[in-house]
Amino acid sequence: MSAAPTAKAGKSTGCNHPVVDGNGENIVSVVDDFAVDDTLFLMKSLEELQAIYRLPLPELMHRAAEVHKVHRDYSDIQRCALLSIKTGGCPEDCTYCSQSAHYDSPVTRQPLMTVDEVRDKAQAARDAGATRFCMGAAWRSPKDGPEFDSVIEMVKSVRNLGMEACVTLGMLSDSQAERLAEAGLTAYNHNIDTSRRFYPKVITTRTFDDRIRTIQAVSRAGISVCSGGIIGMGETEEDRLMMLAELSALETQPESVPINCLMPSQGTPLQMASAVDSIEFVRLIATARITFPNARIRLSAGRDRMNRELQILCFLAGADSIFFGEKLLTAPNPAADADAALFRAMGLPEPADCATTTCH
Ligand code: SAM
Ligand code: DTB
Ligand code: SF4
Repeated sequence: MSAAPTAKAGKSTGCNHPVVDGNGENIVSVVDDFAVDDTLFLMKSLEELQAIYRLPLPELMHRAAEVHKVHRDYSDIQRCALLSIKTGGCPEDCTYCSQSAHYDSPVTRQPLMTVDEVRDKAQAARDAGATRFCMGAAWRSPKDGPEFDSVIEMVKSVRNLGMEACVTLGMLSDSQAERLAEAGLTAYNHNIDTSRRFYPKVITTRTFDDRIRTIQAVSRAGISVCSGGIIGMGETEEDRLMMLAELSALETQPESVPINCLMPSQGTPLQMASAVDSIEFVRLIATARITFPNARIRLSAGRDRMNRELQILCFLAGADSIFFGEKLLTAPNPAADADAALFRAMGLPEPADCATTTCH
């Protein structure tokens, strides 16, 4: 595979926009003024993404593996630990979420944890082999004051443990993003979740553009963006690819792209949603790898319903991160021994080995 793509000549480019085909040819470039006709841009990008996604599976997998090999270390699958630092009672109406106050889910509300509690959890996760600690809060947006001050201290204490720190707190102001940057935050997770057109069917209490504005504030503050979405909410193949097109159109490319399979939660409008087709899921991971050669493609929620073989297919398609630990924010995740067996089957260092070595 040839070198990393460059932007098309002829227009000034404000960003690296590496949508490539399997030969490393740049097939989409974002120009500074794409907003003038972003619909046209997205449609063009959608066509290109469809061309990749619909390749014969062996060809798609081969191309994704090539991109993966050139741009990243494909034996480096990052283990991230996840902690819900403030649980439930959220004013947003995200139809997939067990933590929304709009639905009657079995999740027990919990106030913001203390900095000491969070530090202890992060230390335990590090000792078990995690290199990144992600903290989630069921907020529409954080309020300035003692709670936000605590989150700042949590970020500092995770960084002091030598781990990457990621938080997901809802919508941020510029000044909040700047404070998180000063605290040493590695990345901010803010998922766009789905396509712009499907978004109002999933959430009505905020808009897609609200989401983009926070991502822009995070980027302006110099924090890396972690943004992806959820598959299995009733969206079409086109919606899934339009989500990738939207992410690829961001001025600053995401450092990581979580791909979550919906975890249907009791009491939510999506509690009866059907499972995602495995091969469609693998195709999306491979397309994301080709679209974002330098990003971590995070195999996120839903692994507890995937067998070992499907997870390994996802890694072969270019995924290079998992959440490990038996709980996500509120939903289950594979047990530590299952993940140890998964890594053993792949011939990669197991989480327990990582506690004593410098692996990722
Ligand atoms: N409240 C903040 C927000 O929405 O940005 C942060 C926490 S929220 C739980 C973080 C992300 O988790 C969401 O953006 C969504 O993509 C993902 N998520 C939430 N519930 C999920 C579910 N049931 N299945 C899969 N992913 C889910
Ligand atoms: C992301 O994209 N997935 C994680 C993390 N970012 C915060 C959250 C998954 C949540 C799954 C449902 C739950 O645990 O409630
Ligand atoms: Fe609230 Fe986030 Fe859940 Fe939406 S996804 S209801 S914003 S916690």
